[in-house]
Amino acid sequence: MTITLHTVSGSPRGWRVLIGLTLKGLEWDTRLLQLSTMEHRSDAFRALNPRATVPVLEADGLVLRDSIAILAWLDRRYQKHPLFGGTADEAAHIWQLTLECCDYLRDAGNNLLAPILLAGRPLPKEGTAERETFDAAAAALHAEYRWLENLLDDQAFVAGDTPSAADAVAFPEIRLVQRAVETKNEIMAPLGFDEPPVRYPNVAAWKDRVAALPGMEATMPPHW
Ligand SMILES: N[C@@H](CCC(=O)N[C@@H](CS)C(=O)NCC(=O)O)C(=O)O
Repeated sequence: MTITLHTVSGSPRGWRVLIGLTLKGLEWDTRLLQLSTMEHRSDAFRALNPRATVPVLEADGLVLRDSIAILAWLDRRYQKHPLFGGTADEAAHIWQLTLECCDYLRDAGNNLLAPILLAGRPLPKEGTAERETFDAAAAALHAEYRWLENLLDDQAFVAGDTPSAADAVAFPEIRLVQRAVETKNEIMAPLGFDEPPVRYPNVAAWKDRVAALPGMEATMPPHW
């Protein structure tokens, strides 16, 4: 079976699938869409996904248009290296954490980073309403970091001692925060996000552990 993944370099949701494919030890072709020309909004791509979002995965006529649906399908289609555990209880535990990362970690990251990385906004002056919005977004992201930090107190990966779908979802979100720290330090540091992340040693160690897994290097956005 030929698997083709349509994605954009650095897209966190596309990255989830790259990690899932890597954890499962599969081979695939990546078709990188150019964000600079808004290729994901082209008629050709909309024919594949009318919502014009990435990732999209094609496999012998099957077209899947959602990162979590893709991870679930990969796991049912290829039994080796399970992403969602082996038993019903393990699956429930991993699904719970995967969806918490999708809902809460993802939203918290996006709310803070979209204005900084996508809109290119500077840090607003203290005492302004706009700064209050930034501070509230930073506080929400810190809360998600604390949640992860506690989870990782006595286990190597988000859902236990082996990598799972929850790591595939959490890693791109946390790695994107690191990217913002590296490229927009003058904004991120006053909001309490710095590198090395002394505040969150478990999260930092986990991030390095996931990054060091076999094949992970090849999933990194080449322009980073
Ligand atoms: N639920 C979708 C969300 C996908 C999504 O938000 N993709 C972003 C990139 S990370 C996208 O394509 N954005 C382009 C746009 O909205 O124009 C999934 O998880 O696959």
